[in-house]
Amino acid sequence: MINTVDKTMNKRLFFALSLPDTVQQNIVQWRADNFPSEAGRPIAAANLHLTLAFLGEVSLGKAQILQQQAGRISQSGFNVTLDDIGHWPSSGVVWLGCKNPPRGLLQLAQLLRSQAARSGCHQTPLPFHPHVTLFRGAIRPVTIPAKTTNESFRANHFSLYESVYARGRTRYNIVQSWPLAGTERTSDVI
Ligand code: 3AM
Repeated sequence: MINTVDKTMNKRLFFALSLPDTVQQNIVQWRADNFPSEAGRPIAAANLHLTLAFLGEVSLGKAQILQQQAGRISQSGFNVTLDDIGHWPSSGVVWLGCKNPPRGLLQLAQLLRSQAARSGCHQTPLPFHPHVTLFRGAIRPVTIPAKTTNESFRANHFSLYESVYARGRTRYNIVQSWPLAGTERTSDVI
């Protein structure tokens, strides 16, 4: 009985970069123009994100500790350009990524992953490959467009997301966000 209660209080969490609405819309439009409908299950625009660290099913107490640690991260923002594209048939994922991921992105993911591991959240031993998942269930060969969207955005915050599955759909809700410092103080310019 106690186990059942504990389990229902656990949340499926991950840290990620959100994408600006315009970038989400542009990607979805480009995807519709460049992939056949049978490529796989398209991820909804609002769910497009770039995962930094997957935490799994996490208790409230552990989530609070991870949130406190995330709040102590002091790092500058960075620009992300989605200029790479690929298909991982074994996991059925078609993705957008970065040919040269910014150092800040790799550092932030590394920090969040090591904090998660220290809190007992299993981390995959696979190297971190920053990507935005476009399709899931893409287990058959997919013709990859020659050109990506080349969408760019400024990552000026990162977020803790909860993955919620209801009525046959997965929704990613932001639990909390933390700012990444600006490289210049725009209020000082002029
Ligand atoms: O959309 P992407 O692929 O970047 O793949 C899952 C998704 O990231 C990933 O966490 C994000 C939110 O669901 N994910 C799910 N299970 C995972 C696992 N066991 C996982 N990442 C690593 N290990």
